[in-house]
Amino acid sequence: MKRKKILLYNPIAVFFDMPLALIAVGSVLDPEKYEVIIIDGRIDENPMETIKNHLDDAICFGLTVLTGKPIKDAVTVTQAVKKLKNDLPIVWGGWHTSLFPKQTLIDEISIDVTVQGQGEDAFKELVEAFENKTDLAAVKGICYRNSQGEIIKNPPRTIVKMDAFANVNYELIDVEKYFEKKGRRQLDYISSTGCFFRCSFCADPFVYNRKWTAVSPEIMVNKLEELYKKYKFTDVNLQDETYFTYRDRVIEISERIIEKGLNFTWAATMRADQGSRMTIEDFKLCAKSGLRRLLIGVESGSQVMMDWLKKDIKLEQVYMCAERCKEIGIAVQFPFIVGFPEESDESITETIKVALELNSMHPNFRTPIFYFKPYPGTTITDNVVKQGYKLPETVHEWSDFDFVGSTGPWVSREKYEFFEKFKFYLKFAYSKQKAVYLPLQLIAKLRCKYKFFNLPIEKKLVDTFFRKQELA
Ligand code: B12
Ligand code: SF4
Repeated sequence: MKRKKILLYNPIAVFFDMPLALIAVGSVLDPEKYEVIIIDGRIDENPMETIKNHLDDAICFGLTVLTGKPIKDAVTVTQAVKKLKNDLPIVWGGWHTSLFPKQTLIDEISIDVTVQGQGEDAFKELVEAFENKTDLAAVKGICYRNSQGEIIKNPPRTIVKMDAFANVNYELIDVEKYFEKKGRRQLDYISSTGCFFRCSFCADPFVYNRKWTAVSPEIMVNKLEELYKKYKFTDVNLQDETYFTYRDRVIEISERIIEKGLNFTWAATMRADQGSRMTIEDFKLCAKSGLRRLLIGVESGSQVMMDWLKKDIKLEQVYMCAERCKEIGIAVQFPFIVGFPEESDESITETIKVALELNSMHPNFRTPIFYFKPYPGTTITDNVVKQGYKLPETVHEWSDFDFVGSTGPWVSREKYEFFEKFKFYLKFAYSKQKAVYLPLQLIAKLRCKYKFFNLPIEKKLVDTFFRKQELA
């Protein structure tokens, strides 16, 4: 029997993280019945040509969509596919459609279905419904346009334990191409979905309702072993929102990695409160199993601001984690955000102080500083909207909502320029530099200490000759 094709598309975006969402939804389909084809706008030189080559036998076209720039490419490709094959159902899933189930369909007639939250089961049921031409009314966790053109939102799905979906099939992508683009043999992997916490600048509590589920340690490490033997990667980038949710789980995973002798490094996200409850021995075990870098969100150097953000961590916990990582030599990224609505100058001063202190603790500590942006689905954004701030109103307007450059009404031009210089000198002052740069590094340290960034000649030179795209 000839298999039906399921086409999945990852829009153009920054960086080359593997398209885990498409791998996840593609892996739950019966391979005897369906041939899943993942096309990545970041990898394929002529994605439209590839799509065209498969359209004849396709029974649906799915895209994963993040808020912002990726929407632009997603819309272009969606409209082009609809033009070529009008009766092919087009499904959008991911964070943007989890936040805007109806708006996305109202604004763009070429999209037929949007998926909300965890997508594996919803997609499986959708594909079966498309194949059997049955009604979508019974498929939970979706929003769709029915034959009369009405937009219907079905009830949400409850989150399913991730073990059910753990057998992800990386053969759906050309893993080697991602290694090549990344410049290293780094595998992306996700071991949990959702988060228990309530940070008011984050969309996770809205999308996953403060629920969390994870792959069991045994299943996860067996999978990593299988992938390690197959792809010989040297590093794993764990894309979990909060990998360290349960200390015992993390420890068991590390013990199993060591037992199996899997020789790769890994990086993950940790909340400072979670890290502060772990002992130095726990950290050492993680390091022994390959932990090379943590990402610990600090967001603000002011405890008052942290509490306002409902971060539920204490600054002392950040320093406890920093001390442990310093002792063992684990690299850490401590991201901050400045320019929250109503943020006081004292709060910003505290952020500068804490960022400086953390940077000076270890050459492998970094403190990327982002500017507040009212990302949808967060409590702060809801509040600024109530106070009159106008968000984009259509899916097309959301595609112009970019994370770089623009600082909104919350960060003055003066503050923005200050922080751009501060970030540059901070990085230069405290990261490892070649001997010839040591005099400049000393100057950068002094500049940071005295917050003196006039005549930033060094920055101008680097911006002109070496600028790379960064997320901060
Ligand atoms: C990897 C990643 C990226 C990669 C994207 C790689 C890619 N594929 O293009 C890069 C580095 C480019 C990136 C960038 C950014 N990201 Co990002 N990123 C992530 C991260 C860490 C993992 C995503 C992932 O692969 N998850 C694993 C998969 C399996 O889960 P999933 O994507 O949620 O998919 C499930 C469902 O959503 C659904 N689904 C998803 N797609 C589809 C498609 C179909 C057809 C169906 C049926 C279902 C479906 O089913 C999947 C399985 O259950 C998430 C956090 C997280 N843990 O999810 C943040 C996250 C998605 N990013 C976020 C943000 C804010 C950003 C940035 C703005 C960061 C910044 N500060 O600058 C930028 C800008 C993005 C842009 N506008 O260009 C936010 C969400 C923003 C939003 N509203 O879209 C998240 C949730 C982090 C957070 N908690 O705030 N990011
Ligand atoms: S910022 Fe991190 S810890 Fe806070 S709610 Fe979002 S995912 Fe959870």
